[in-house]
Amino acid sequence: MYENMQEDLRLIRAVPHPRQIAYQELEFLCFAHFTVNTYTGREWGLGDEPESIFYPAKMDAGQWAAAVKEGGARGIILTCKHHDGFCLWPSRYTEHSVKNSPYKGGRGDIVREVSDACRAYGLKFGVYLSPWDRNCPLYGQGKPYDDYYVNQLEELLTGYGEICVVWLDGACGEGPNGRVQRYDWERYFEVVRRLQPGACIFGCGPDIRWCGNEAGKTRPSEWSVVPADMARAERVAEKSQKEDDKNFRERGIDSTQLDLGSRQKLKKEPDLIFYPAETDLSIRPGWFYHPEEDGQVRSFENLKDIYLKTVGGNANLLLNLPPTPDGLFHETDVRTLARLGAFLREAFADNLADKAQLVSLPAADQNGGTIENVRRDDYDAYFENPEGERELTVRLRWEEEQKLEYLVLKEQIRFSQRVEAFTVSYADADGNEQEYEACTVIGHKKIVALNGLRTKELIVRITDARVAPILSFVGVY
Ligand code: FUL
Repeated sequence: MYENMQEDLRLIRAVPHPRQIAYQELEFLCFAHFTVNTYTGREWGLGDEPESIFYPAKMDAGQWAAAVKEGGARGIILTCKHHDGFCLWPSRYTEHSVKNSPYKGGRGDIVREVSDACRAYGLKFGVYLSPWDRNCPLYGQGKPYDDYYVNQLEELLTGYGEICVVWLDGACGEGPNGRVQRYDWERYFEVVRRLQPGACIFGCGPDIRWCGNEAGKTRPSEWSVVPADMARAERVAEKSQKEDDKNFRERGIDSTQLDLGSRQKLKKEPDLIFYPAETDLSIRPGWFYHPEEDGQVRSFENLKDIYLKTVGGNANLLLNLPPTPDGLFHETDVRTLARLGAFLREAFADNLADKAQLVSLPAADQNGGTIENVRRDDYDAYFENPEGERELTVRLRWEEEQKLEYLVLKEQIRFSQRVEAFTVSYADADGNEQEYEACTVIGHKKIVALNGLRTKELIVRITDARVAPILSFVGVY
């Protein structure tokens, strides 16, 4: 298992940038898909929709932000421009925007309203700016379109305060002249880095990886260290959705994509990067609002399950709530999200580790600290196994029997992702140790459902790691 120390060290050399850590710490964000499609019933607008159809008469970004906050998410990503090219802000570079709509007599700015509401509610704000533009006559002409796209990026990145993520969609179809554009990704990235150095670039970019489906399907082991090629692959338009592919959103992860980062998989890969996953999905079948889907809103149970598998499985969760033509989130969506928020607040309110005795083997860490360090949920306090030691056992003991629902583990990912296998065991009524579950990766966060397990002792045993594991947090609820 440990025959190749050089190889193991190579794997952990891929570490995150602080902006990636900050984004992973957000864990759960909401998407808002809003444009002319909201009024035409389409999922991909054609680009020739008249601006006059955009009229959110009851627009209230505060209602969106309140719902997102209540739902336990930490920010909103807005489709500032979707494939139809209609801009939700009064861009100086096109007439195809909210400024030529009847909304607020052409003086409205949805990006302003949503970013302001986010700030008022203590939420982060992110922008989606589709490179594919079916309205812009420059699309498909190369540099003139890239100039146009970059100008719009600059408006968004300089006019609306701090941006946590620029969400780059790989979709690339024909423009109004039947031509296809080859995006100058490197140039776009440079603009984002220069104007918003703290923002992550999602998808067709270097920071956050698309999980590979829109159905909420997760990998049993979601690795953050993956072949560097993965960041390039997503920029290839063929990988993205096709307009006539009606089943795209239902599709899961094909078997060739199941393992992206095991030791076995990475062995033959020359370049590795730290590229954590995000799972994006809609609370409804469509990304945009369609009244006929009012009865098909995902259930609270479904969202809870997806939350536990994504946030609790080393991936960010990005859940779309499409505003209605009035400019409000639909009450069913709000109610469902609120249930998720209530569940999250209650389920993780009372950390039973606080009143447990903690014992570890090895007892002392590499830096002379003890396992007490994992009580604090931050990256400044952690337990680092002595160099060369890949196994770590942590015991949580209580005076009285406890009823346990969730175990939460976090690695100190500043030093990469190291844990490859661990088990969770408990002491039964006779004091004998019983294995409860065998798991693989931890990464930013792993949530193990304990389903009301009753015990006086819980044992977490890391059985394999790339090099000495570093635990940052252990919580039990
Ligand atoms: C895709 C787009 O084509 C969909 O309309 C949606 O915006 C989704 C999040 O990304 O590539």
